[in-house]
Amino acid sequence: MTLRPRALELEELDLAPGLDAASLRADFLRKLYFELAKFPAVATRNDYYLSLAYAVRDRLLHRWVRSARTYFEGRHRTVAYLSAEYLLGPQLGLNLMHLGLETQARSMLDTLGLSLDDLIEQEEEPGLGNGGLGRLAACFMESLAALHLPAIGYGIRYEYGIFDQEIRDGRQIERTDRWLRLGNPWEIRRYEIACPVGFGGSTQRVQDSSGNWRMLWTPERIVLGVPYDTPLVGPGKSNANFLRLWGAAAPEEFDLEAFQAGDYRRAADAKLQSENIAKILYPNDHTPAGKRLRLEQQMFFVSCSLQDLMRLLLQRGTIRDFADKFAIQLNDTHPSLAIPELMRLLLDQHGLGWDESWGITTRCFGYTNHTLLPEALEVWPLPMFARLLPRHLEIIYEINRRFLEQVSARFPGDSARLRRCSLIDEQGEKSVRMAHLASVASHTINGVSELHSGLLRETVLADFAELWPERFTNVTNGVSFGRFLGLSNPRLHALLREVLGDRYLADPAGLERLAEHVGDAGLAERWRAVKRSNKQDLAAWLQRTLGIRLDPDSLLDMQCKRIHEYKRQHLNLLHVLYLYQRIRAGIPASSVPRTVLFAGKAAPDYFLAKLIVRLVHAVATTIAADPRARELLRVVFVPDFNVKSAQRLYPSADLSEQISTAGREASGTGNMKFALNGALTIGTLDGANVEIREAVGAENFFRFGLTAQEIEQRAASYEPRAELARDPELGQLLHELGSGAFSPGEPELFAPLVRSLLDRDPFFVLADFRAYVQCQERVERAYQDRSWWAAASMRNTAAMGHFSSDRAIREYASRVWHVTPVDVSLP
Ligand code: F58
Repeated sequence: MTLRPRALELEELDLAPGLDAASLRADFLRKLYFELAKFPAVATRNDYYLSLAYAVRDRLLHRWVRSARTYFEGRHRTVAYLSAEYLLGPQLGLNLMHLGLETQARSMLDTLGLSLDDLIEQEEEPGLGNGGLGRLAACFMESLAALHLPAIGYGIRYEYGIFDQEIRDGRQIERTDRWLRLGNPWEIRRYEIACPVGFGGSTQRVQDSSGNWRMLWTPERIVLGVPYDTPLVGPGKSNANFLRLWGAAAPEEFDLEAFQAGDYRRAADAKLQSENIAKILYPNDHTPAGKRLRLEQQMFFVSCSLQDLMRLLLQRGTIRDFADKFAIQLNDTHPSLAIPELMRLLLDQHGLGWDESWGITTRCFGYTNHTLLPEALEVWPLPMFARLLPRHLEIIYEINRRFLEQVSARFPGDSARLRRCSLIDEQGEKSVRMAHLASVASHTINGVSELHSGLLRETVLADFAELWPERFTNVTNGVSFGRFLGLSNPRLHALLREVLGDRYLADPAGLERLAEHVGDAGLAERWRAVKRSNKQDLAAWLQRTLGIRLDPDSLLDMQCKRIHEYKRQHLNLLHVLYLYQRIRAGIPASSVPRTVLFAGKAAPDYFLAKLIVRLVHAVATTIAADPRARELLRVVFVPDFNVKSAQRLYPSADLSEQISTAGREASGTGNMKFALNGALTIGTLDGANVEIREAVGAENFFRFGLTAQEIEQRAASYEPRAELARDPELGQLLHELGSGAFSPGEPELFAPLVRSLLDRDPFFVLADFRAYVQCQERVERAYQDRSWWAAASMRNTAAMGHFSSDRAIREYASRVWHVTPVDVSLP
């Protein structure tokens, strides 16, 4: 219940904290005393970080309250972004930048003998995502705020995020990510909100008081969702949106009866079981594992989120306004249980009829697909689904029955098509196909690059595209320029501000004006100097924190992303082995010293990916031990790739490796971040590479390899061993690798990798090898022409405007969500 004391007009509460150094300093000290109960003699670096974060948070909250009030009073459509992952990255630096407080913070800390950089470094990032998909959700939330679009990002507050990666003896070791252990100053728990979510049990047809038949679901178990909110602002006087992440709690703290009977274990069991739901992020980016818990997580967060939307709506409107008030975006199929859950709430709790409920549902949902890989398309075993979500399964059956009727009417007698389209896969172990569910209920279905959206229409969702061509569209991904240029590359940012004006980030399309300056030799010199200084900084950091040596004068060649066969880190490594072989043979392949840097996590149970990590280390060690080679060639692995380390890496790359098998990488976003920071790309025609190449010009992009179409054509008859007959040098490299040349004492170590390449090579590594080597030769020749390289680098940055997440969000806003900016007046 809300209280409205007349004497307490909101205006009086609208206290805007000052943005000058003196007010910030006063607040900073106050937080140290009154929030943390510390004084300087005993305060730690974390205390100072927390004090600053709390002081900054107050300044965000002010905007948030203003925005919330404006949204509450208006009749705007709000975006509800549903995503099982948000890879937010550290907040302090970005918030300071957006609030325009960085200089003030730096100077006031200076006067206290503290360093802002140290406090920024202290922040532990929330790693609540696996990779590209989670980071995209975070970029989108940043852009939604920047563009003044009302939005709530809903997800799960995992107690443990993506594992921390350590390397021991060249092997990946996973460590629990205890990101909350030192406190999280950005979140606010809302104690008064708790959403019950049911699991298991049974359903029954009952008659209500007005004589209508309804389904009554009696769950066997209830878990409570409790919200934790994180405010998010954009640059300048932007609105504030927020991320609402659900933590799990038990409805009763413990079983009191059991406790009184002395059974303490049983007393606490139910509580533990409930809390498990939000315990840990699903750490696997390709195979289905921990299935049941994962299904529970998905139901848990979408149910909480929909209940929350209804609660917000009913404060001012009626349930029938739901679709006018909210546009719900499904970030892949992970939140697609929201479809039957919304239907259930409308039918069973609000008493609407099927047609009206379905009308509301289909006006709300948009679905973004992020993968075509068959093993990553979500399906749930039917028996498990039935046990856990009996009412939802009934609803899915009814959706399916009506849908298949439509299909039959359009394509009479086509039973093969019915089998293909059905939401239930009837072959083998029956299962629920989540991509089909999402497609049937969504008004708009999009892929994340032109190529990917085209393939989606032609392959995985071809039947749906034939039925409803108007639903299909493309929204190419984009990245946050604020974070991945403004914040992480201050030198380049300063140079661009000088050339393009202070506000160039507000309109990324304006970056293209940089192209007019490409002939300016003075600017080119400064451009190179920025890259060189960034490389020096990276070298110093690697030396200091990991004891790794990096030569800032070498060509810095980076592949930073999850380790996966389709991303082909092993193709990159084969090229390294090729270069090494040439050096040993005394062939001066090139006079360009090169550092090949890898970073990325392998899924804990993905054997070949983990073997690739070992191979990177084995090759690095072998080359580093060889005095003939180590000045010309080095391999470096930077452990624990995350947003924080990514921000350090992108600005200093010369060359960006985007070498996935064509047709497999839906879009990629690292490709955009590297190019934005002036790296040139070596890449296949895959995902957004295709559009990046068009934007920067083919002459400024090193393209190689088979196209998606060629791969498709060759798939049935591809024989990897036949590649060796054509390329004996490649055969020699594989032979060496397979026979232990890089694993002394363990000659068989890399044999499984070699066998997989020779027997099946599902990702066409061998087929693309020679083209890749030749393309790398072009890279080396080009790198020797310093002024050409600088010009191409500038052209890359200049052409990146299109790949800003602001552009992507504008497209979603106008073509998918039909939402418009709302101006919040900020003093
Ligand atoms: C990625 N998907 C795509 N999935 O691979 C990448 O091409 C694209 O740029 C990006 O999405 C954004 O659209 C991705 O990161 C996951 O991490 C899933 C997490 C949940 C388990 C299955 C993989």
